[in-house]
Amino acid sequence: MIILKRFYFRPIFYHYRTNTTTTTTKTKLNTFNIEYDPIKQSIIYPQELNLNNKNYSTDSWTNVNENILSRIGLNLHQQKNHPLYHLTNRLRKYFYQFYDQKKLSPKFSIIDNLSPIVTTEQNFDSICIPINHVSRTKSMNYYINQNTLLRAHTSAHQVDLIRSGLNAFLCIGDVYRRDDIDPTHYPVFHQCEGVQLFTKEELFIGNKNVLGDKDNLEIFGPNEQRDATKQEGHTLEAVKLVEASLKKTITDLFKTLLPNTSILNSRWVDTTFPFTHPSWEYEIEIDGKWYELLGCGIMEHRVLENSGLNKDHIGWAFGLGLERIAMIMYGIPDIRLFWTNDSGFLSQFVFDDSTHSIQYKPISIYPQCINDLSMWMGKTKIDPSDFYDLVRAIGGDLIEQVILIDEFYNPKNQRYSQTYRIIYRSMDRTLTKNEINMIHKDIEYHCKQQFGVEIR
Ligand code: FA5
Ligand code: MG
Repeated sequence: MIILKRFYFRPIFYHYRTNTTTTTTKTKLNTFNIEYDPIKQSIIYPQELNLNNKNYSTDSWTNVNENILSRIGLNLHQQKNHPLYHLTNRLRKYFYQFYDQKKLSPKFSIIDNLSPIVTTEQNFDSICIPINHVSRTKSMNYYINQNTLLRAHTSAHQVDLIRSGLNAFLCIGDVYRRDDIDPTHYPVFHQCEGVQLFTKEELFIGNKNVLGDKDNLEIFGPNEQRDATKQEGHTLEAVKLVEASLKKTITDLFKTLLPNTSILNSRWVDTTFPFTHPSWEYEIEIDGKWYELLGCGIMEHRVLENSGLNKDHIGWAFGLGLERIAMIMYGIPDIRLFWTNDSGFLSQFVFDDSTHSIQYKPISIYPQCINDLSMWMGKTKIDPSDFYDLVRAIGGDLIEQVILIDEFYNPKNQRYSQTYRIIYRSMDRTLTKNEINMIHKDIEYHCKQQFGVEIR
């Protein structure tokens, strides 16, 4: 391979075609006919919003915006090779190891495609969030109308999923909150809800080795009072067994996801949720700072009653934030990066085995410049790695990525065609179009010289 040096600018006289584009965001403006009235300084909503092919009337509660609505359906956790996709696969893998010997199937069902548009009944009432609770306010949620909102947590689906007959499941999806904006908070993020219910038999027989052969153990007792350790009605032994199952499931999960957690400190912090009691947050310490990864607890029995169950089950539930965990797993410094289309970010996560562990390398803050190069060659194709070497020799560190995006054979003239996408980006400045075009022309020139190709 010839070592190429770029000492001087060579004028280029032949015809050329380049496609120069910069990255765009996924946000489509004004898809939903939401307008801004600069005089009244307020947002004007159409009478109806069409979301997921359904019309929703708007009212004085409507406070969604174009940017937020444009995230519906993007489902980052389902986009192949996205970091949240890998994390979802790892959650799937971990929970599929629990096997139901009686049903001969995995214990946990995994639901990851429920619409984020839910009713206030689902998001709040079904899980016992009081009518005047602060988490219902307009300033904390994105309402479509008074009765409909973008779910603020995946807990909104607990009752529907239990009603449908499931007794152990994960529910994964995008959630929406009018929250702080900082490197770890974003108005759209992803949660994974986990729920496991136990009957008396499952709870006590499964723990015979711990409890001995006591067959008088019960989940519910007649005179049980609510206190810091348990709900009214629950026996302490049932609650302690469910708590042990919950905490073991979660600590073992994080041992697999973050194998270094054994050297990090972790802790359970007492907290309160309207839908669990007792409740905890799980936190881990990194560089002296504590990070909350999830909230969890023993499900309020009233939630199980809302799901149509009688006094024959007790269960745990947790809700974890996918971004928080992926940021720690891969060393991603800012939550906004999950939404980027920047291939400098996305290409770092292209691998088939989701358990593959990588550390994210910061991409440049300067914009990418994308140019394609198409060429005709003879009966033998160029080996892409020869082309990559040539591009790197000419473009040096300004080349972020080179991808073969198209290749075909034309039997008529017995020639191969290849198209490469070259992504230029500097680590320390914004490149000008002119500068990129010069390098690009140089690459074309040397391609012709070295491979005898015809630039298309
Ligand atoms: C909840 O959402 C509860 N529904 C969790 C739960 C489920 C508790 C079942 C008990 C039983 P919380 O608001 O703390 O709780 O959010 C849970 C997790 O989501 C947090 O621990 C954090 O990891 C993540 N999270 C919360 N807000 C944001 C945000 N704005 N951006 C990114 N991640 C967030
Ligand atoms: Mg919390």
